[in-house]
Amino acid sequence: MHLLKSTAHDHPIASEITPPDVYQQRRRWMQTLAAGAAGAAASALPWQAQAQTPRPGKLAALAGDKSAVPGAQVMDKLTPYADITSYNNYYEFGTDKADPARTAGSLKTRPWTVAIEGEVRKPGIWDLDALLKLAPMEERIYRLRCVEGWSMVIPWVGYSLAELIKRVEPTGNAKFVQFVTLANKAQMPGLSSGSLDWPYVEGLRMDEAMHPLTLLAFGLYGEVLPNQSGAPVRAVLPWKYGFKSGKSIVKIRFVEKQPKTSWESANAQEYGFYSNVNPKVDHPRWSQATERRIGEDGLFAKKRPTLMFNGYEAQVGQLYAGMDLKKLY
Ligand SMILES: Nc1nc2c(c(=O)[nH]1)N[C@H]1C(S)=C(S)[C@@H](COP(=O)(O)O)O[C@H]1N2
Ligand SMILES: [Mo]
Repeated sequence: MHLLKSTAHDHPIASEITPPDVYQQRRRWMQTLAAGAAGAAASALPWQAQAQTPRPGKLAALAGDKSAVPGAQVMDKLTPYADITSYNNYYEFGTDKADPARTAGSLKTRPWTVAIEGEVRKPGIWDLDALLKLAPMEERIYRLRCVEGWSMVIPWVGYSLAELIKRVEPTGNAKFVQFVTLANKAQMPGLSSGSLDWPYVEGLRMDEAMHPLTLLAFGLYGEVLPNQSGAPVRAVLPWKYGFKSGKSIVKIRFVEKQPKTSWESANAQEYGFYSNVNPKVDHPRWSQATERRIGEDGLFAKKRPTLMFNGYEAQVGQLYAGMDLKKLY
């Protein structure tokens, strides 16, 4: 795992001494061998063999129209549903990419509430059903770029987080938002490992949170989010590395000071508060100049160049005008 917290006493793990793509490729071959011919059909990648959980299905509220928000309809080929839902980072359910699809069945997504706290005139507890009705659902096709060097193209269903923020009326002291996600030992096997400090927390500056591209997602491919994708409600920040997009949110806090995030707490040298996708600022342990598109990553597939702000520079570049993006990584 590239992202795992490492201390001076740790032995180097395979992913740290091998370039990420070589490591992934080798790992996949080993999985293919382990799965045997039956588990690995010619077109299916090994982890797909395990993704047999039933799809959660439609919800009337999720019949969303295509979003008209500028930048919300990326024209790249969609990543297949099977890949999106079987190659996941959701450490509460284990650190292996295949773990969440296998173990997230234990997540209870109803009843579900999201608490709104802090610097707002209307704090309170929102039931999921109220959130589902808060604003019209839209389909948005976003690129998702993980800091590890892979990407996907995902048709989300949801609405701008700004819709919720406007309704809770932030005060003038609200400069940042913090997302707190579920931490439930009985439901989440990964919590007993020390891979991160729980709950998983993330944060945004207020103008980032209010940007129309910032999505509160409830579904993908027109269906309810499967648990491994962050059910029942998650954030999606398409111009930031994937870890900024917290899954299974239970609380949104409006605060005056820049909040702590789990990845900064784990390793501040490697994971900054902003974490905007930037091909010119490398991760200390690997380049960020290119990426592997999941679903088209056969042995001979070419890597793609990573785009500034993941291709959303026209929409979000202004938010960072005048900032030194090498320092505020
Ligand atoms: N609560 C929680 N949210 C999380 C994570 C996590 O481990 N826990 N992983 C993050 C990372 S590193 C990525 S790349 C994306 C992955 O989203 P996906 O599995 O839907 O592609 O979720 C992010 N949100
Ligand atoms: Mo990630």
